[in-house]
Amino acid sequence: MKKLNFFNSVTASFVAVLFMAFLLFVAGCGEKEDPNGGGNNNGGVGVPNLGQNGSGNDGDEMTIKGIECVLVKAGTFTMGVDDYFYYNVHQVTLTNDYWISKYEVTQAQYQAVMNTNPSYFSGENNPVESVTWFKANDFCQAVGGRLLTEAEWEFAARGGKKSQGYIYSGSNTIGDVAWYYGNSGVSTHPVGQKQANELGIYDMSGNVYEWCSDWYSEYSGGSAVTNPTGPSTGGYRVSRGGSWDFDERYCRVANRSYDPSFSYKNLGFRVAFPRK
Ligand SMILES: [Ca+2]
Repeated sequence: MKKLNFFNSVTASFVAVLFMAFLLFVAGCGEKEDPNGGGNNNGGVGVPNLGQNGSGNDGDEMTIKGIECVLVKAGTFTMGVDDYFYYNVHQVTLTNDYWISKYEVTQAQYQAVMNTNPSYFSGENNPVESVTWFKANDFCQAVGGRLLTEAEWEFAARGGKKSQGYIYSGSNTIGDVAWYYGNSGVSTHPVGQKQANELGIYDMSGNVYEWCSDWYSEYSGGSAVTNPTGPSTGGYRVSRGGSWDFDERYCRVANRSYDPSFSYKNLGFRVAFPRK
């Protein structure tokens, strides 16, 4: 008995020491684990590293899934315009930063992801066109992004918080920034050949129209809104920015267009990514 008790006592002590050692080990592991934890399970996708990309423009640029993007910082702006098109002017606040592709999605990018190129015009650096809203949406989802909301599109086109208040995206002179009916030679052009806008984004005015995620409806009466995403259903999707076959009025940052679910040789898109 005694021996047994003694043995038990020694065993108990030994077990206690082992247990303490185990607890210390676990605690030690815990201390090491956390610093950058946060579950950044991006599966190899180039998820933004918040200003550590070193690719210029004050760290506001980042290549995500091989797509060069520009950071648009959250802000408030006046959306719409009061003129012959009568788009109700209203205040819009976007509360989240977002990444937007610096260029319209190109034919090479579309081909690489979707294994097809439906474009009417040829040129791997020309914007992809002849894509339905659904195909554009599919591409965005395939690279872990999404289409821009109409409000996000207009805020970025206006230069975000760096806006100089231009009529077109980056200038009051259409030819500086856009391929449109007056200079396009009735064709798309390789992306990025005109001047960029205040944020360093190209071709938001002209070249190809760009699908947005929203269903189309008229703006409701002038009241301020936050993070608008458009109506919950509709018959047409918003497209923005004018194109190679439209005149300058349609290339203005405030101009609205809409299309049914179809494809056409003046209609492409760009992609957005949330800021992580
Ligand atoms: Ca465009």
